[in-house]
Amino acid sequence: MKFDIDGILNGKRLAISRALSLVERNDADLIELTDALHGHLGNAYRIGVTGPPGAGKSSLVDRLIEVWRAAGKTVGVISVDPTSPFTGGAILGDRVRMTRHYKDTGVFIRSMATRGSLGGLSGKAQDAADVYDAAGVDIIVFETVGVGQVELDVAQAADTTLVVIVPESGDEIQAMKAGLMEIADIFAVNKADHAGAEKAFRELRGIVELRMRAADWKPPVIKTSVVKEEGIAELEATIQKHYTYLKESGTLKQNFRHRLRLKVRDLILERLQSQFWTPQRREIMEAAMQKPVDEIPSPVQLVALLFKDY
Ligand SMILES: Nc1nc2c(ncn2[C@@H]2O[C@H](COP(=O)(O)OP(=O)(O)OP(=O)(O)O)[C@@H](O)[C@H]2O)c(=O)[nH]1
Ligand SMILES: [Mg+2]
Repeated sequence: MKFDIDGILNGKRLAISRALSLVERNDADLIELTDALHGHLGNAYRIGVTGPPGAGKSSLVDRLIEVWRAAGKTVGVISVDPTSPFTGGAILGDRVRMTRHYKDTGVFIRSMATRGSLGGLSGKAQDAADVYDAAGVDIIVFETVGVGQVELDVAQAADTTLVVIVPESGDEIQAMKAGLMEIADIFAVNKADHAGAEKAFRELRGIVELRMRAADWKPPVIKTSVVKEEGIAELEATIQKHYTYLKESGTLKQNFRHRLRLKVRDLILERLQSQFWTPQRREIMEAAMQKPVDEIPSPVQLVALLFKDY
């Protein structure tokens, strides 16, 4: 057994850290781990924080941790880095900007690279969050830079998605309208101490009003400034409000079911793939690829060939 399930369930740091490394390595023991965790899930609230590079995601999370800790909640952070190479579980101290919480035994911070397929990211983030959840952590935060597909994966893994933007340009708001509007439950217009914050705030609120008119939950837009310590309490209260909304509407339970469904699908895909690629089939594939280019069978023919009994 490459993990210490009792240690994890008792919230032991070392056991948690080792389990997270196992998730990151994604080796065969992971299946056993996820199976062992299953009966202990469903208590943690999962929040995704996304937005452009340098928008202040980590700084905001750092402040939110402070508020949550004061309320006696434990917090686990998974910082998903789509750009860096595999870090082997190293903590990106400065980038994460939560260093002052490292000594707090009620706070867990871990960064993960997105090695492997993008499709696997939500699965990986999920597995990591499950470790925290089973360990009794109250609030789990996924932080990720919003660059295309990655934030969608993270939104899949989260109950609440907070999108952080900065008042730099109206273009940015236009551009993100399309992608981030669908996944945002709450917007923070951060760096409200910068010029143009009010304008960006009004623009975004206008867009939300227009596009989300019929929605049950209209994503609130909150102005925040980490430097001036403004809007943090309001942001936290809004997150709390969304949590209550999710709970009362039954969405938290629905999310839980949805994640189980995704997990089952992932496991099936993995299993089918590994069963399919017998040595013989690998050989057939390789032999086909060694042929002169104009003699390689079409992919359709190749698949038909590979699906014969091997
Ligand atoms: N003026 C101002 N600066 C801020 C504010 N919030 C964060 N910053 C600064 O913006 C820079 C980036 O902050 P981070 O919290 O690292 O931003 P991030 O979105 O986590 O960045 P990445 O994870 O690298 O994408 C840092 O220098 C922060 O000190 C704010 O409200 N006002
Ligand atoms: Mg960051």
